[in-house]
Amino acid sequence: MKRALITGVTGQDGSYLAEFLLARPEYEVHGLVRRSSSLNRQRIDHLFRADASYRDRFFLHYADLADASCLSSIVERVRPDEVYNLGAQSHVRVSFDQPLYTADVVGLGALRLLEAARNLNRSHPVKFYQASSSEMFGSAPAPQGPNTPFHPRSPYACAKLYAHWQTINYREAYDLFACSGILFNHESPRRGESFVTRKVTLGAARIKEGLQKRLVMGNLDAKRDWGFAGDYVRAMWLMLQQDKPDDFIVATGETHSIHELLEKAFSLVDLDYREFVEFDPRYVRPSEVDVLQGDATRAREVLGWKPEVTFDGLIEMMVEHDLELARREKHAQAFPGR
Ligand code: NDP
Ligand code: GDR
Repeated sequence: MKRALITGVTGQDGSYLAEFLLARPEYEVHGLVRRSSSLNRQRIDHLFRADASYRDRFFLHYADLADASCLSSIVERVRPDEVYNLGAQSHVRVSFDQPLYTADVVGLGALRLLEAARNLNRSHPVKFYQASSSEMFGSAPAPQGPNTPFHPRSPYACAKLYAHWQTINYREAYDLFACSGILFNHESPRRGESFVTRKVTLGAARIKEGLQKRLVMGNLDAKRDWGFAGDYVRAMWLMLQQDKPDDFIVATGETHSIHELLEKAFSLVDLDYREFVEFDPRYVRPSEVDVLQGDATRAREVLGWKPEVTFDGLIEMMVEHDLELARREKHAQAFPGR
């Protein structure tokens, strides 16, 4: 059996990666979860019911990226062959409100886990994946590729850049098989509701069903390279299956503005977004990243990776999912108690 350890398993990517690895019978998957006063396992609950064998190969452990002692004791106990560091305070806007916490969890958290992996690597070979971000390119002109210099524009992006360089340094200094995946935005029906794609698809669906009257947004001119999360976790895994550790950009190569996102999502429910969208400066960031468009040529050539889901396909998938959710919510309101 191969043993994988995933931080952030309750998040969007963690849930798709756990699903992807469990579908391969040779994997045992260990996920780290944070203790919270209410349950936060909605994205992985289905995995315990999906297939009888999953229950014997999927294990959860309480931990926090801020706590080095629990990270190292879990790494020692589990002795993983592959570590995927996906845990993060991942909201860019929130990182301006919580810069120190973000730096601790995103930056030092990665370092704490790298240290635990380095110790394990002395007696058991371990491969390490770091979830780096296109936000590290920040204001660098598009398209962003392997030779584009980084220019981070948020506390989140600065913390990710620190973790990125630590990952490279552990590879060079300690010969750790460590890879940094620089992933551009990727979305899904499991995307958190405060990220822009999900906010828009859920908003369009709820407005259509009469559950909401307007959608309050920030900067609509920003452009992003949006792919499907299910495609992107495959790239993470592929990086750890290579003979040599390296860093890769993962992106679709296409970019779309928030206006285009709104146009697409609202047209799917036969509405004109201009009638419902309002501006609120609360959603504007102190420094914005204007245009992201990634060059994933190396991922295509070396990993044999390419995205399967298009921008249109992604938004259709998300709107369809959110329409179903909105209809259920409406039904529950009409027939309370059922
Ligand atoms: P999510 O926000 O959906 O998930 C983040 C995960 O990290 C959750 O499981 C969360 O737990 C966990 N987490 C948060 N704080 C801590 C902590 N202190 N200790 C341990 N775990 C913690 O993110 P995504 O799945 O979208 O992203 C996965 C990773 O990839 C992140 O590192 C993100 O920054 C990075 N990334 C994401 C991209 C994207 O477009 N999605 C693009 C590039 C990089 P809980 O459920 O308890 O909150
Ligand atoms: P991003 O994603 O910052 O790119 O980070 P997000 O969806 O939050 O924002 C994308 C763009 O949309 C603009 N925007 C709004 N954003 C939000 N959240 N809410 C709004 O109401 C709104 N209105 C306009 C933003 O200003 C921005 O330009 C995501 C995260 O998943 C990171 O963890 C990851 O590293 C990067 O993608 C790649």
